Amino acid sequence: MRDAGPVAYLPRYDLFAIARYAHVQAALTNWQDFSSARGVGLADFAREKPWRLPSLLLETDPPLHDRTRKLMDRVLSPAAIRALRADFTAAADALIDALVERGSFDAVRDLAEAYPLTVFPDAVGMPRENRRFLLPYGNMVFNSFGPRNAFFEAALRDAAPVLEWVQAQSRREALAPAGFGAVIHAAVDTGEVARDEAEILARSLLTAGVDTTVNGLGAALYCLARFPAQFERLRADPSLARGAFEEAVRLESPVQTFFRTTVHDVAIGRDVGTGGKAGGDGMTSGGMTGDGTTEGEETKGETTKIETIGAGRKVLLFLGAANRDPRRWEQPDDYDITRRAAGHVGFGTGIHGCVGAVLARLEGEVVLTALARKVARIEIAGTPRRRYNNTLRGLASLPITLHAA
Ligand code: 4MI
Repeated sequence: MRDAGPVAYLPRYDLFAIARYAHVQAALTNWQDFSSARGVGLADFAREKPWRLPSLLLETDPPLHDRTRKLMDRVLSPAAIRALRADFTAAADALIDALVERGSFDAVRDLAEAYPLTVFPDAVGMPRENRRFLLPYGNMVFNSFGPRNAFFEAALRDAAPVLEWVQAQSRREALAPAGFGAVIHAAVDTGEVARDEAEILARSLLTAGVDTTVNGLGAALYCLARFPAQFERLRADPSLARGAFEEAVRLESPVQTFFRTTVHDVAIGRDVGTGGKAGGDGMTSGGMTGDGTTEGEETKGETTKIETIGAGRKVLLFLGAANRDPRRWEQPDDYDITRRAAGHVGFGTGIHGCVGAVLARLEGEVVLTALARKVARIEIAGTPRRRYNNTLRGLASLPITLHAA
C-alpha cells in the first residue's frame, strides 16, 4: 500500500488507505480535515448507531475534545505518573524475580498480561476482583474499529458477559478515593465535566489502559527474544530500557490502524519529501472537487499522483506501515534499541496522541530494566501464536525460558 501511492482506494470496504509515514503523520496532525467525531473505526457514526456510547476523548473533535483532553492530561500528568514509579518498579522487580525462579512460562499470559493487570487497575483505583474482565472488553473494543467480520463477532460474544461490569466499574462509587478514577470524578465537583461524562471518561481508562500496554510489553519481549544481540546490549546498559521499549512500539506497532473521516474534500499526495525533513504537510484542503485521480505532478524525479478524497469518506491510517516506511526509517524491519525511534506514530500524534503514553513508557521501562538486571538470556521455548484482532497486533502466546543472570 505504501508503494501504491500516497493514498490507495480499497474497494472491498469502500475506503481510502494512507500508509506512507509522511502522509500518515500529516493526516494525524490535521484534525480539521480528518475528523474523529464520526468514529475512528470503519463504522461511520453519521450513518450507523455506535455499538456503545462514543468515547468523549477518542471519538470527538474540538471544542469538546479540548475540554475532555485537558482533564485527562491532568489525570495522567507527569507528576501523577512520577508518584507511581516506586510501586511500579517494585511490582516489576517482584514479578521478574518470580518468573526467573519459575524458568519457563508464557510471556504473554504470565508477564505481558499479568503486569499491567496488576499495576494499572491499582492506579485507577479499581477493586481486586475480576480484573481479567478488562481483557475481553479491550479485545472487543479494538475489534469493533474494524469490519463486522468473524473476529468482531467472536470478540462480541466473549465480551458480552463483562459489558455491564465495565460500566459499573466506571462509576464513582466503584472507584477508590485515590487514583485516576477519583481524579476524573472530582472534576464533576468543579463543574468541569458532567457526572455522566465522568463515567464515560473513566471508561476510556478501562478501555485503553490494558490491552495496549499488554501488546506493547508483549512486543518488547518478542523483540528481545528474537534479537538476542539487542538483549545483550540492554544487559550491558540497562539505561537503554526506555529506548528498547520505544523501538518495540515502533517496530511492532501494537495499535496498527485508526480511521478518520474527511469533513470536506481533501487533496492528498503533494510531495512531502522523505525522512521527515519535508517542508509541506502533504495535504491541501478545500477547492478541489471530484473523486479519484486528479492529476500527475513531477516531484524530484518521482511522479506523485494527487488524489482528492471526497467529503464524508473513511480514511484508514496505517500506523504500523508508517513506522516501517523505508522513506523515513533506515533498516525499518530491524529492531535496534539505540535507534532514534522518536517521531514514530505508534502512539499516534497530534491532538489525539496517546494521553497514556507516559504511563505505558513507565511500564515498559521498569519491566525491561528488571529483565536487563536479572536475566542472562531469553530463550523462545515453543511456537509463538498470534492473536488476531482488527486493530491490535500481538501474540496470544509466547512460551519462553528465562535464564538467571
Ligand atoms: C488508542 S487506544 C484507545 C483510546 C481511547 C479509548 C479507547 C481505546 C476510549 O474509549 O476513549
